[in-house]
Amino acid sequence: MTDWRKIAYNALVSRALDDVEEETNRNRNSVPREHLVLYQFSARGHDVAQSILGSFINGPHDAAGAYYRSRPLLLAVGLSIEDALASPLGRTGGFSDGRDIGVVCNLPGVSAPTVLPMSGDVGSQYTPAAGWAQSIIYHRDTLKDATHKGAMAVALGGDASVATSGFWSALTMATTLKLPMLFYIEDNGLGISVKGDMQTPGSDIAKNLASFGNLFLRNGDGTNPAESEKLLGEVVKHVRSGAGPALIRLTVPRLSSHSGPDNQKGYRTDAEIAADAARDPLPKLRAHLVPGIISEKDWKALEGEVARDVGVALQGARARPAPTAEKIKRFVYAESPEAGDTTAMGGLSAKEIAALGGTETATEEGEMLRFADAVRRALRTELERNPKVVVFGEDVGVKGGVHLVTEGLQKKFGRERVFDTSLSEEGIIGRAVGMAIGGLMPVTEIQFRKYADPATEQLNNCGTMRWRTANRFAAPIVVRMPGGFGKDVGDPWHSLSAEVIFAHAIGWQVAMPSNSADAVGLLRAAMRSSNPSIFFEHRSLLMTSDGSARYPGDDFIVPFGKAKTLREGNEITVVTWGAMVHRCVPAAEQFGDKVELIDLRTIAPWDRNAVLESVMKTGRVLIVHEDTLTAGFGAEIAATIARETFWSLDAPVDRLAVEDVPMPYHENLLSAVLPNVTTIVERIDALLSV
Ligand SMILES: Cc1ncc(C[n+]2csc(CCOP(=O)(O)OP(=O)(O)O)c2C)c(N)n1
Repeated sequence: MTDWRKIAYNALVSRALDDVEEETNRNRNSVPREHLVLYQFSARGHDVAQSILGSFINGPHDAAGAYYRSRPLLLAVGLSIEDALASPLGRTGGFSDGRDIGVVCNLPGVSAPTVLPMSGDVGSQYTPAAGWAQSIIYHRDTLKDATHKGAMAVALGGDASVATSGFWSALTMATTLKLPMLFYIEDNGLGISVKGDMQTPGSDIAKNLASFGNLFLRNGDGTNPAESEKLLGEVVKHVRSGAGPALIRLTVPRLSSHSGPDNQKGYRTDAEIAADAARDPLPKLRAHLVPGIISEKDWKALEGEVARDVGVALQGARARPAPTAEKIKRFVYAESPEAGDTTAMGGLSAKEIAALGGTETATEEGEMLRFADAVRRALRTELERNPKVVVFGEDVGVKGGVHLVTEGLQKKFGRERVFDTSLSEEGIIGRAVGMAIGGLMPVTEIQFRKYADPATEQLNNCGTMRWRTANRFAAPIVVRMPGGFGKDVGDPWHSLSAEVIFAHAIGWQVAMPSNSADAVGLLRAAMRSSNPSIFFEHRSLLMTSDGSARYPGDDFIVPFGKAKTLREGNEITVVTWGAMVHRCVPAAEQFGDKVELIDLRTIAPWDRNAVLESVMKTGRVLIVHEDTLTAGFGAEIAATIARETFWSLDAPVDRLAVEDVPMPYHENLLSAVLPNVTTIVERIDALLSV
């Protein structure tokens, strides 16, 4: 039974919040700045249909991927009015503790629907919602948790968002995998100023998708409460039945400007604005309900209730203290429970991680394994002992990956746990984010480093999630990523290194193992971490036996941020990582006990202490890496060394890296740009003679 009173209350609250904010902002010259909402996005016109949608999102495992105009939906699924007002004011508590703009919301659901952490990027809400939908199926069918039966994910988006790659990526996933996912398109005919016919031909995405396979479609008037309720009932029933995804397009008016600073000048005529005003769904809702469903008197009472509740909440919101700076660095990464970390929603629980155990001591006499075999073995043992691990990427399933690292794993663990994906890196990472928030441990494969580029938005948003939500959400995923030069071959696409991008991306851990044993330990550490991790698999190590080492055991862990000193020396420190280790070792050997060689193993975090202590002892340092020189990670290390060990230095801090050109194809060109034993020796020699 539809609770129309609740729907009306919700729509009236949303309207009242927009009124309060807009009124305050209009008087900006006489109102103190701390009462202004700097990012005001009105939901006016979208509010009634969203409130009806909200009445259908009620399961404990339902989730919504939403956007900046979704406040009515949030209110409907449990956001308090005070939080709704306090967050846009930047006050403490709420979605982000004053860290993020108030229209970028989130809502962790404890036995209640979840609103996944939103982002400022239009279209980025779709693929995480698809990931949540896939995690529902995993919980239900693979982990045999019957409470997930009938659960669904909904993604809300405007008409312009249907032009984004995120929309199409999620649509492909949902329809090919028949996910329990609803696409809710609220079509107001405008992006900011651009009309809908620029986003999809004829301005009607539902019509254009009529022949799309596995997609149940409905298209209607979002200002008509009865029609909206009927159509929403149909799509929700379809999705909850397990029959696959649905898309509903509801037309709604945009009754305000796009956002506070926009005055609509030049792109919207007065007649168009008036025509939209005449479609206001709120009077239509009243007409639909009064007097048949709600009496005149009751409607009045409802308005009184809303005015009272919003008034009280506004007082509460304005009375909340502004955030103070002392906590600003917290929650970039997970904190230990001892530091007062209340576990965010997403990833494995502290108890689950503790139960998995782990040791930093390698077993003795393990068999020699090549790099790819070691990674496969680590994946296999973790898949065996942790039912929440899922491994996926392009060609990862049947083929076992183009580098054959996952060969045989699908056969052993089944298609639910090790699977191929559609060709969309944004889809792979966004889906992993949704799955991690849903409690799983996704281990993704990006086929080659360069092909992580399309996923940049999802990677960045994943990294900042814990901080942005003030520790309410986190998505600890693992991204395996082969890259770097191959055996006697390179090129600008398959041989990119560019690891510095991920060290610069906030919130990520970055592993750059140089050998099989470290690979096993670091991958295992990543799969038990509460932070997202990039795991770099160097192509030359995958293609040769350069990185072969003894298998260190099924419980072996290498903590992030712990370098390994491969060779002790007194006159110069050489710092390197990844495949360059194998060129620095023979170079260092030529200098007896003069060279101290450090394999960093991880660049985020990196072992500052190990490097600084060594340089203070030797007084000279050479950093060798494969990534290009300008703003490569060596620059960060060099700056730190210069700052911290200035008075201990006997020579300039030096770097040897690929000069700033893309990786070339022909062997002659490749060997000309890569540091090699000869060039490393020359550079060490030169520094020793300073
Ligand atoms: C990836 C990205 N590009 C551009 C923007 C700037 N921007 C914010 S909202 C918007 C229009 C979106 O319109 P629509 O999806 O129809 O939603 P509506 O605002 O109409 O509800 C644009 C271009 C953004 N936030 N993200």
